[in-house]
Amino acid sequence: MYENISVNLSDGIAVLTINRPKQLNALNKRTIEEAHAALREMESDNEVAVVILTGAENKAFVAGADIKEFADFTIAQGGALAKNGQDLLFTLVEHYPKPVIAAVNGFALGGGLELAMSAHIRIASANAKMGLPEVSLGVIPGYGGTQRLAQLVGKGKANELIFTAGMISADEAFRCGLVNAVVEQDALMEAAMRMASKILRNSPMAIRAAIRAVNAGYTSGVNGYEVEIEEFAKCFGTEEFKEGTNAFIEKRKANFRK
Ligand code: DAK
Repeated sequence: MYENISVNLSDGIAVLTINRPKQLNALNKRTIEEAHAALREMESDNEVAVVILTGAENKAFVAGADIKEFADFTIAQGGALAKNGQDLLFTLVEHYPKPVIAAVNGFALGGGLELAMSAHIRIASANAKMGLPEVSLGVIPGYGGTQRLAQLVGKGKANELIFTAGMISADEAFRCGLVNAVVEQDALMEAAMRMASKILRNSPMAIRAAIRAVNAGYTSGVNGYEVEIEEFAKCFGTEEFKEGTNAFIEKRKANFRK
């Protein structure tokens, strides 16, 4: 049983909720481990096609790494936690073979914004506030924030957000490309579900391939165009490609989930 997260599955969509609302869903070690375990389990679960990540209640998505937990870390512990955390959760989410949508329902700060940025798509509620306040605590973003923020919003804006440690509104996050959409808070889960349902109609095999190809372009030493060609070619040998093209020719909807 999980203590700090919950998972609810319906119609192929799993909602993974970080559930420590009294601590504004801050990520401690246990929460990272539980989220890792749940994601690993869902990876091989055919009932799960899309994952939505969100935070419990309506104040925070995740207000960062648990400051109380890392306050007295040594250099070695900090390094170990950064590596472990990146491997266990953030890199796992980024390369997850099923689409992950972050439904950002409030504060997404530090490690919380880093988690949202690891997801493939972000939808924010209008009251959400985002930022990387680490330098105000005397550290830098340690869960991939320096890399993923620059990828999403460009280097100049990323530097501004990191150096000032400031928070931006959901609207500003939308304007700078940090989130895909902004909706009213009470419409957030519905919007995330709607996007998940649209994705569900498409070929899971092709989506997995697209995730690998897009991520390849952001992986050092890997040529994204070459990976795209390889992934594209592999599609031709699959049942899902046959189903998709046959459905088009037969003027019917493809059914990829037989
Ligand atoms: N950690 C632990 N507890 C937190 C927390 C956090 N990040 N954020 C909030 N809380 C707790 C508060 O301490 C408070 O608990 P009690 O005092 O009631 O026990 C409770 O949640 C409610 O928060 P507030 O009373 O502060 O609520 P307000 O509405 O007044 O303020 C706030 C909301 C989000 C503006 C404020 O809570 C806030 O500034 N929170 C901290 C934001 C922040 O600085 N987040 C951390 C960013 S740094 C690492 C890798 C990565 C990282 C660290 C290490 N290694 C590899 C070692 C990442 C670091 C970060 O994420």
